[in-house]
Amino acid sequence: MTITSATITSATDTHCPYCALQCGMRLTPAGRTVEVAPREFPTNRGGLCRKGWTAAEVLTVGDRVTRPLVRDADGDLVAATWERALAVVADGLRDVRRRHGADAVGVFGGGGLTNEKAYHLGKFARVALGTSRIDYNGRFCMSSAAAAANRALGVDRGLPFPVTDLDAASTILLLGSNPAATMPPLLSHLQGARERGGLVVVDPRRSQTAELTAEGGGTHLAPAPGTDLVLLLGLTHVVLAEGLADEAYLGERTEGLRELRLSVNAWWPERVQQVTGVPVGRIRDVARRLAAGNGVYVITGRGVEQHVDGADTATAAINLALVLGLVGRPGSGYGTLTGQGNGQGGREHGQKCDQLPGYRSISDPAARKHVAGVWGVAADEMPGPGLPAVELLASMGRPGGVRALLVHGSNVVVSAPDAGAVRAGLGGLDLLVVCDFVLSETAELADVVLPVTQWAEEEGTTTSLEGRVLRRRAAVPPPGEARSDLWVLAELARLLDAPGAWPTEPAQVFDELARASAGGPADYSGLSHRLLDTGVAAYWPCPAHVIPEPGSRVTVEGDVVGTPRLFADRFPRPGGRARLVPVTPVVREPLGQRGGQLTMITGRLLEHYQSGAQTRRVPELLAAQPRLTAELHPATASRLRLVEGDEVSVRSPRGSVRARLRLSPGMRLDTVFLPFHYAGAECTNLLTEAAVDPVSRMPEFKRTLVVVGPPDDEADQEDLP
Ligand SMILES: Nc1nc2c(c(=O)[nH]1)N[C@H]1C(S)=C(S)[C@@H](COP(=O)(O)OP(=O)(O)OC[C@H]3O[C@@H](n4cnc5c(=O)[nH]c(N)nc54)[C@H](O)[C@@H]3O)O[C@H]1N2
Ligand SMILES: Nc1nc2c(c(=O)[nH]1)N[C@H]1C(S)=C(S)[C@@H](COP(=O)(O)OP(=O)(O)OC[C@H]3O[C@@H](n4cnc5c(=O)[nH]c(N)nc54)[C@H](O)[C@@H]3O)O[C@H]1N2
Ligand code: SF4
Ligand SMILES: [Mo]
Repeated sequence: MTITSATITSATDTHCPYCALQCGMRLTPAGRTVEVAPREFPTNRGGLCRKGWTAAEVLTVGDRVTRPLVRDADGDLVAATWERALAVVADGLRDVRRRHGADAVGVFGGGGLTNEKAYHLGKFARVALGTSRIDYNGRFCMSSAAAAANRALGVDRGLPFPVTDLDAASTILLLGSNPAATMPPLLSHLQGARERGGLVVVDPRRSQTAELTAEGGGTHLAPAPGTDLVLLLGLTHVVLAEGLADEAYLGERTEGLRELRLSVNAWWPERVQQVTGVPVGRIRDVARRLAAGNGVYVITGRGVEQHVDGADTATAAINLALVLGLVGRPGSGYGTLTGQGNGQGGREHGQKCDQLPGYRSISDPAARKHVAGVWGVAADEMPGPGLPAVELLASMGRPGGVRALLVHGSNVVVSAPDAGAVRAGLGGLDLLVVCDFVLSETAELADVVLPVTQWAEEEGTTTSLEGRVLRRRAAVPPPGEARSDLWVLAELARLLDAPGAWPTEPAQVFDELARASAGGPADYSGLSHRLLDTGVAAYWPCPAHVIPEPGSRVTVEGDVVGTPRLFADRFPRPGGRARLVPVTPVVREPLGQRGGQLTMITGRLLEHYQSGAQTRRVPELLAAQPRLTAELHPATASRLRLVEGDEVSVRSPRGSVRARLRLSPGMRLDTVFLPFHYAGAECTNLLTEAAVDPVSRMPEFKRTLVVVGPPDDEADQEDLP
């Protein structure tokens, strides 16, 4: 159905375009745009953060891309018809494929895409392009936690329980997560634990969330960046050594206890203090509190996951939760806070380089056969696993690497590690095609920019951080010639003579996705837009057989289908038990303060979202946080002869950025904090390294050796690490 002003007359219930909390919103038409109001929904309870309130502004930003753009002979991006732009893309793709083979074409997706788009993008890569080279920005986000959950618990669903379960908790161990800035309405679910003195925040800096632990609300542990694995081994050591483990649970529901014991044996608290800086007494107190509490949760965020040992650190968090007997028990558990709006669904339907829809492995012959059947192709013609995001980007222009790239839903030149190298790689491509609704910094480099619809202009579904599948609804017609990503993919598939059907109606794409996911870990086969429109709360897995009469029977608001809570009786692993996977810290070069060097940690500000492509275009948000800031402890600053508000440069062997100095007594003396929301000379990822976790291929975003000093032009370069 084409959305026109005439079709939209009244308020539309939908969800926020940004983060995985997917706060409930009601949109009312207001001329060419909509007015946003919060609505009662379990994750946000009528609240919205500042980004949510201002989300509609992005619909009408002045530099919205509303016509296809093609780079001309002079190197300028100029408006073109869809017919011409798509022909340029199809010809370019065919040419690269003919000269260098199908794997020379890469596809880069995003966790902000709806389930329907993510599904079609994965199918498009494998069927229309015949390439294995597809991955997405979720590799930068959820891959470590996903790898850990898959190997330990047998499935990766961010929170294996509804968010509202947290309300009754007495103790929540929150590792490397700052929801006060990244998911403000989530705080209402942490309030109970806070009132019970049980909010334990692990963050090298005194984040806004760590602040909530003051005055009896809980505990803040500030380990040295990147030492969380050791801290978790220490906590597990205390639980086991002091006889606080849930032996009955371990015996019935887990395997690998002997190996786990051995692996934590040597991590007594004194040694852990030496590595992490967290005092022995604190380690013991937290371990005892976790073991004593009724209603205990262990939750991880990007702070502990975005490291070269992120998968092992997330594994250590799961091990701690298992030793305490928390996982699958009512009123307690382990989870990770998924980040992007569809960060969960985006990792289930085939954008990952090793994966097929329904969270299936692309290397599993049965999965290939099933999905090939749905796609109408032969299983042996489907490519196998491709390259994970960092390697995919690093392959640009290299022999055997990608020479053409299609980008849907990511601003890699700002958000990927070692952004300078990424920019160079993009510049050397034969063809760069970016689908976006704004001219992001990555789109600015493209040969062809295709204007797409956004959020309030289209129908679809997302899957929130609690594994609940939600309906996103159109409330306003798209501007100019913007078309859905689904339409773009269908047109390109047609031009490339792809086999199979390429529907463009989201409801129809969803039905196909549901069939493709049937029998997989993330089984959506019982779901449809029609069923979701009844207001039912649907949590995957939701196989067809759990719905008595698909789409018709469940009509009562608040009804639940599928699986709100996983692991109640068993873990989806051979034998039904969770696996305690022993992990050990790699001896890493200690990051110190030699020659003025500091450890840079990166993260988020409340006002900006990700690469800032959207929020830097919202005047209110930009005014609140107009430029890159570097947060330092006042004592560190004075040692460096710097004062609040100073213009500084932050340098690493890969590059340097300009920032304004902000003093914060909540910083460790050896650490500097930079958000990554800015571009150009303020792009923090010019500093980060493209080193990856060997298991998850997650890049090291949260630990980089840097030097902070006066702006480059005034500084000598001697102390560069
Ligand atoms: N405002 C805003 N909200 C967002 C987003 C956004 O860009 N802006 N993005 C969304 C997305 S995609 C995501 S993934 C989530 C991320 O949500 P969070 O995980 O909460 O976000 P971050 O700020 O990246 O990291 C959290 C904390 O980790 C700390 N940290 C850094 N290094 C370490 C370390 O070595 N150990 C420990 N323990 N902590 C460390 C940082 O100081 C920071 O306070 O937010 C979502 N919500
Ligand atoms: N240093 C450092 N770097 C980081 C992180 C960090 O903590 N520190 N965090 C990492 C994490 S967790 C993440 S998730 C990434 C995110 O970083 P990015 O992948 O860059 O995410 P966004 O900035 O959200 O970019 C999304 C782009 O897609 C567009 N877009 C949105 N919706 C759609 C759609 O439906 N279709 C199409 N075609 N386009 C759309 C938006 O306009 C925007 O330009 O950054 C990572 N980078
Ligand atoms: S918390 Fe996330 S989903 Fe809720 S309004 Fe803010 S950005 Fe949107
Ligand atoms: Mo993320």
